[in-house]
Amino acid sequence: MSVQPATVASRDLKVGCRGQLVCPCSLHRLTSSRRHPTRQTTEVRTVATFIAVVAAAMIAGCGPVGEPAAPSAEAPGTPDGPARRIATASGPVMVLIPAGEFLMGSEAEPDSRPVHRVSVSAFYMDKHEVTQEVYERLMGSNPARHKGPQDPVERVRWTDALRFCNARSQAEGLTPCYDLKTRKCDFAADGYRLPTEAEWEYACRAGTAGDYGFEEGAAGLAEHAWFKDNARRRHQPVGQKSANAFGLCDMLGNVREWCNDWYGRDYYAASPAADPHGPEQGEKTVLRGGAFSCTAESCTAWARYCDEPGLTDACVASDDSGFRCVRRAK
Ligand SMILES: [Ca+2]
Repeated sequence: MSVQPATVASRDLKVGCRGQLVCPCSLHRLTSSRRHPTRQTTEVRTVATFIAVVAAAMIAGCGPVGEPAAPSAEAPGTPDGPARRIATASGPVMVLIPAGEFLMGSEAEPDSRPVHRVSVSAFYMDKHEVTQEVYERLMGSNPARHKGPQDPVERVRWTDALRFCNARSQAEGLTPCYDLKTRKCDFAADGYRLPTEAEWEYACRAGTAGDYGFEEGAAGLAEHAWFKDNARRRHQPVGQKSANAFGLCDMLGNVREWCNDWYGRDYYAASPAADPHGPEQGEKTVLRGGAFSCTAESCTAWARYCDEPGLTDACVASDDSGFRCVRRAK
């Protein structure tokens, strides 16, 4: 089983235990080579509340994962709003993603059309991909193919990510978001969950227009991301590259990131305008952001991937799929 560009969902790439991982990004590149992603500089324009982005940029630098164990004094909350940055009891730092709206998608691929306006409520998001150290401390095992305590955990399926979210919630005395039998998410719970696809793209774009979530476009990818040109064929420790304007690291590249949503190829045509949660059901779930194995063309803010949510055979889980968590901001 393998991750695949969602635009070619009908074509499964099989990956064997002998490690001959087939880069799905090459398939994505083939499908898009005749129709290179269209820059949306003029058509994608974030609006409204992005003054908050400027404030977030003040805390944007990436750095060591082991940051203060108490809420950061450099980004305190106010009587009118939550802290812009918190260090959680389980270790990872989270940053506040302010409420706002943006134009989601791209006209470049069938499943990313149409570009549509979406509003997103405020939420906290992990500054980094979940590391192997954090995952092992909570779950008691490290499934990653390529070991490294500060590297992102990989070979985790969507269902593993849900279990981690609940374990992290319980470890911090929060209400778990997931019913692990039905896989339903309680968005009202105060615990950890995966980001919706809309939250992920909004956070990745961070108030910028274009394909990549930073104004330099593809030319800036090496500064912000580990991808095929610079990753030396494996993921790298988190937080080494420049953060985006919200202060998030490695959104593009390093490992793909599971989202909460079931994948719906035509979902954007019927998506609600406010806090969309994806289809009610599906066969596969969404991944975003591209990975260390991907070309620059495949590491865009809008490119959609999907994969089987459950673990059918541990040895074929992808070594370039990981995740990060979000939780309510109030
Ligand atoms: Ca990533």
